[in-house]
Amino acid sequence: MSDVAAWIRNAEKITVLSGAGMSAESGVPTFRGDGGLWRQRGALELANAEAFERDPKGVWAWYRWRQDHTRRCVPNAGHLALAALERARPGQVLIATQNVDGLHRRAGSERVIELHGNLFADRCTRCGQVHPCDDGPVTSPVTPEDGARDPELVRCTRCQGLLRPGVVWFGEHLPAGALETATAAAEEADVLLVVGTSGVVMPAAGLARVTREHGGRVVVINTEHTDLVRAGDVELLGGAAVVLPELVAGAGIALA
Ligand code: BV8
Ligand code: ZN
Repeated sequence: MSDVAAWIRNAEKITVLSGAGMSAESGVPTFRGDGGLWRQRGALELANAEAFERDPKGVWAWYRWRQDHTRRCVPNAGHLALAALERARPGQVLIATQNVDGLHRRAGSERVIELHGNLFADRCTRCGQVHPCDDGPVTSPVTPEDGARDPELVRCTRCQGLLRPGVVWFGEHLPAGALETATAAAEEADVLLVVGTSGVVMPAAGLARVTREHGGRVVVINTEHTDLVRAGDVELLGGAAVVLPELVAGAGIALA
């Protein structure tokens, strides 16, 4: 751990690739672990463009539940540690997140690339206009199984097109420029912190290989071993909300 803290202290450029495990200690469910979102009834059937075409209300019921649930979650000590790191090292830290929960920004991080979109950026299917819904009322939670609350289908105020969740579904391209910016940050990284991801989803998971190929160091932070780890990487087993504050403090950066 102390070696990695020294690398962070001496690094010119630090890039972070975060996944759902980054937000697990904030109470946001992960995708593939026990109790993961993709294990919920029909989740994989719901999170794609064809399902939305076929059953927009069914897809919206799941996403409105996720919005309501995620709105209640707050950034954890890991998010806050990364924000402290960025404040201490302006222009030297960039976070490429697969998460759609917005918690890095709510923690104060500014250089954040949301590779898979944002849960609160409802988007018009016709003109692409984004209709942020992150200041919506915190309504009573709806369980994924509870089809009772039939969410009204919201339409675009500009063109009356149907709004869809602002996330990237499988088979969809990442937001314009997102992958290019994240790849450039992985290329120039002296250290890439890969935090809380199973490394299953591409092209995001490919960023670790980019850093290695450009001579950067890869540090994998996870509560369990993952296939992401390659020879020469450092693997730190532990929760993001514990390991990241230790690393940032170990690099001599005040957390508060
Ligand atoms: C695309 C948003 C171009 C929706 C999500 C190349 C090779 C192979 C396949 C492909 C490829 N290129 C494209 C593909 C297909 C596909 C893909 O990757 N499929 C996989 C499943 C094989 N990729 C795409 O379609 C992407 N688009 O490439 O466009 C294109 C276009 C057309 C045709 C071809 C190419 C789009 C992918 C985006 C999908 N959208 N989510 C929503 O949220 O509803 S993916 C979803 O998975 C989330 O974004 C999530 O972030 C992401 C990755 O999951 P993880 O974050 O890793 O979460 P997971 O639960 O899996 O793991 C959590 C980890 O945390 C675990 O390891 C656990 O141990 C750990 N953990 C738990 N607690 C803690 C912890 N760690 C630390 N601390 C803790 N406390
Ligand atoms: Zn529109």
